[in-house]
Amino acid sequence: MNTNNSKQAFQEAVKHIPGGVNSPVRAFKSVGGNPLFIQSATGAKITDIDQNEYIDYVGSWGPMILGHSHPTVTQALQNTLLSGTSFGAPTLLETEMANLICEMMPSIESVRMVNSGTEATMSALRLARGYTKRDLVIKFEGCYHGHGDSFLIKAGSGALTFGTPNSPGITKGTAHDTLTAEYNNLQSVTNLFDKYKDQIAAVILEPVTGNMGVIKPTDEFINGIRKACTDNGALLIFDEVMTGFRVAKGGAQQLLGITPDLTTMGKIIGGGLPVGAYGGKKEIMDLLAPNGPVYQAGTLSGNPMAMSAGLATLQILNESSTCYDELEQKSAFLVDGLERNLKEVGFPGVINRVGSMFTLFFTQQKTVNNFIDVMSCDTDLFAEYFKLSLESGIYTAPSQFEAGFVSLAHTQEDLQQTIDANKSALQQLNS
Ligand code: KE4
Repeated sequence: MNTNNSKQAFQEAVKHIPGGVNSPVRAFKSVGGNPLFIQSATGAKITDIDQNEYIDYVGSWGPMILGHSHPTVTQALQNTLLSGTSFGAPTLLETEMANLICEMMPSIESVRMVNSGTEATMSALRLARGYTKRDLVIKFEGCYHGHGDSFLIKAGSGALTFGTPNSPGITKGTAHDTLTAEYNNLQSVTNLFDKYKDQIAAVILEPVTGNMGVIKPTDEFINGIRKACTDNGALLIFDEVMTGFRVAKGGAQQLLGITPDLTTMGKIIGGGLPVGAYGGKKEIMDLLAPNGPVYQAGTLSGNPMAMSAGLATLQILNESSTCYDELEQKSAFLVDGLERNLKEVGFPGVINRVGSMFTLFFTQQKTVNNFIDVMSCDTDLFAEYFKLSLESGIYTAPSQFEAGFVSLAHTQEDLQQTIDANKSALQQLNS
């Protein structure tokens, strides 16, 4: 496969962009080689600047649930573009977006738009601290909530991929206020509540993880956290930046039947443009400026272009009576095929799937249910698999600690081609 133009482009990019990328996970650092520079994408396919086409399971890290360049989203952007791109004043699109989010996620009575998932989680934590008048927050090892200082403690995603789960540059005071617990270990949470009585403002978690690979919470764990927060006067924050409108129309909170106090969102609600949001009970959200004293702001928050792309995407998901069944059928077909391959090739591995999010863990273990299980993975073997997949025209996340995403645009032919490429790669790795 010729990737010479990408190689040259990368050599140019590194001159003035740190690591040649504007987000570390794009760098292929943990899998070796140079990142591919993408020229275009449509449906389930992306094309690099060497004209190589791939079936895409990154989907811009989650937003492209409809597939790339969906005509309705593109048309919405074109229409809005002709009226101007940004005003710094309220628009009807923002009210429409807020109403739709509150309809699709009933735990949310009021919602504030921001420009990224990081902004959403940072703001939600500040609001939780302002509301409870407490300082401490509990997060889980391996979970990633964006690059806000409070969250770069034992973080997942790129921080885990590059072995810097505790980033330099975080002050001792900030680190002191972030407590970490173990995902799917309720005792590790209740111990902290007992030790730091009446000091914990919030517990934040990925209700289904994607940033240490896909892990579903046990019923005991997720229900126990909800009860512990209620019993201790702490807020439960569901970080649904990845799972929101992905694993179900109403997100992981609908799938799991848990009502959080605050929810953070991103990715899908931007339809490919920069959008984040956080919302919850009106009683809490009304503490935000200009109503209340907790300050948060943003020049481009609720930007008309971003709202148009996000609204077009959410409206399709909300109005369709079949799209989540279609996503489930496509994702089950794919993962059943991958699991069949593991058995037929006699290759050790675990696949976790929740809805249209999945991860193939290269581990000798039989199950992957927590961070310790994830750390048993062979990342060198993953890197070899990643390269073989790429050569077969399958574009997956360049890290073991991420999720793959199936979109509504993936056809049965795409999925079967992916299953066949996976089998070939496993056979080559086994030889
Ligand atoms: P952004 O600031 O990247 O929009 O969102 C941060 C974030 C917050 N919460 C969750 C659960 C997330 O998954 C993310 C971002 N996810 C990563 C992929 N694992 C984004 C990819 C990247 O960092 O480039």
